[in-house]
Amino acid sequence: MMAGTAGSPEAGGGPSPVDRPLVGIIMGSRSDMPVVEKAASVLAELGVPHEVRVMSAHRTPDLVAAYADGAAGRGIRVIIAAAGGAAHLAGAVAGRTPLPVIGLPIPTGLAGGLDSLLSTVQMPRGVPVATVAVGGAENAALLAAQILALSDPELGERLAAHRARAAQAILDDPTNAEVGS
Ligand code: RP5
Repeated sequence: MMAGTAGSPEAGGGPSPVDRPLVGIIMGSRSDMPVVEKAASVLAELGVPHEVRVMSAHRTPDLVAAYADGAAGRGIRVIIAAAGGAAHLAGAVAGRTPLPVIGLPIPTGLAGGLDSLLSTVQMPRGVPVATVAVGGAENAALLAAQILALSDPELGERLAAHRARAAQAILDDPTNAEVGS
């Protein structure tokens, strides 16, 4: 599934149920795309239908509110929210939806993105945002997939295979050729 192209149109329009996006990836600016597209890539690799949208908590607050309010009703199960700087996008969305929200802090020029990290992760009590590392797009996608896998055993198997491949790549690294021999 390509990012932002979830589903093929049915006769009546819109994605078919099988292709309906389950993960919504939103980002504060198109300038975040080089980081965010890695999350979309991992979800595509795992066969997780997803959509990608650009919207800003401060530039387009009404659009963010509309997206957050409608996401669950459209079948979205997890939201990944990426933003940099005063990164309040994830928190703004989390406050308007019962869906789990994964915050993805975008690297910036301030200590590598410490501003993004703190403004995403430091949610006051009552409205959680599960925040991954600065620039941790792959982990954001994997965490979203793990949440979905709780009710999708086949996805769970694909996740296990993904993890096994990552481990095997390290075991196969030439620097490890003589370890244990
Ligand atoms: C945030 O401001 C975005 O998430 C982005 O990381 C940052 C800079 O945005 P641009 O000025 O590049 O549009 O809202």
